[in-house]
Amino acid sequence: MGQERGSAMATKGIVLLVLLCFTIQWEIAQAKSYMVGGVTGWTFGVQSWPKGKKFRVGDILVFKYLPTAHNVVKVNHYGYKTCSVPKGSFITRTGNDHIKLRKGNNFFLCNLPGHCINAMKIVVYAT
Ligand SMILES: [Cu+2]
Repeated sequence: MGQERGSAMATKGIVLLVLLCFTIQWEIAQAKSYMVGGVTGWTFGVQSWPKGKKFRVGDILVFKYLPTAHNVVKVNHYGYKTCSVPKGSFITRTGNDHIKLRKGNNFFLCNLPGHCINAMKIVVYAT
């Protein structure tokens, strides 16, 4: 009798442990979505938006804007610094763009004339 109770408790323990592992894994797998720029969205002055936020690889950046007014270009460090777009850069302009973060720095800008130099660019570091 006592032995049976013991093994039942051990089984319960194992089940709990397995559940715990699944929960932890599930939380790791959950990528977060971020609305770039918050309520104002992807617009001028958005450059400071990533400050103080922690991003992870696989998180999604959502760029919301009027498609006739802006676009989103994924650039490299040089492009970000100089507001230029390297040949072959990924450009999207749906007004509701979902972009997955890669490890390290992710650089984005709007390449409509005068937009990037008016702080319409961001760098997001993902760990
Ligand atoms: Cu723009």
